Amino acid sequence: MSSPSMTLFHSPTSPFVRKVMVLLHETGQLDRVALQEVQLSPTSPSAAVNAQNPAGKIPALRLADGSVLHDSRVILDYLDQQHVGDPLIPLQGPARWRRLTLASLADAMLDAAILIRYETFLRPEEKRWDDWLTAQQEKIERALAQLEAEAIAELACHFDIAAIGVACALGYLDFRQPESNWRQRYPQLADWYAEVSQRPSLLATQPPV
Ligand code: 99T
Repeated sequence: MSSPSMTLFHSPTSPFVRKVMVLLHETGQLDRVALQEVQLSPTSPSAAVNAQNPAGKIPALRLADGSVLHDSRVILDYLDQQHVGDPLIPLQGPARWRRLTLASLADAMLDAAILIRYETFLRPEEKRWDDWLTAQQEKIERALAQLEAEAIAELACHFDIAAIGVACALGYLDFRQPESNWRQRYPQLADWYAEVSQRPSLLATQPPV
């Protein structure tokens, strides 16, 4: 086995990093990437990450030539062009735009969930803004409702960029909002997630308990 040529700035709690790891598993590229563990938040940035990505966010992927890719969408697109199997991001046509839009909706759920996480975990209690928290939670709820009503068959037909995104978003809700009970409100999504959760790529990348 050759030594890894790329370095991924990684944390096991980051759902955006998890998307990258799932794609590496699904496309047989795990051995191409070394993981560099980092701990960071907006108020405790990582100097190592800041040196690679001025936005101070992970994932960031350093390539063999020293150049750095960020964010997760760019990294997924890059890695999907580095393997010989069927692409996980359709190359063209309506499928490309639909699957990328579903993936983007999953990212929007993550953005809202992470803002809630930072607002509740980092911000001093007396400075929290309940209306703002509620508005972020409503974004997640609308996204879940649309996936339940319109996207189950699409998610079930192919484990690709869209399914990876939604699975990682649901996994993050379970991790950071264990009280959310989303499965009761969205039973078809729950059934789909129960099935895909058994994939080796998702089992191997679960957030820590
Ligand atoms: O915002 C910061 O300064 C540090 N936060 C991050 O690096 C988070 C880690 S998830 N990453 C992103 O927000 C990346 C978003 C970007 N659009 C992408 O890559 O797609 C940490 C979650 C947790 O620990 O609960």
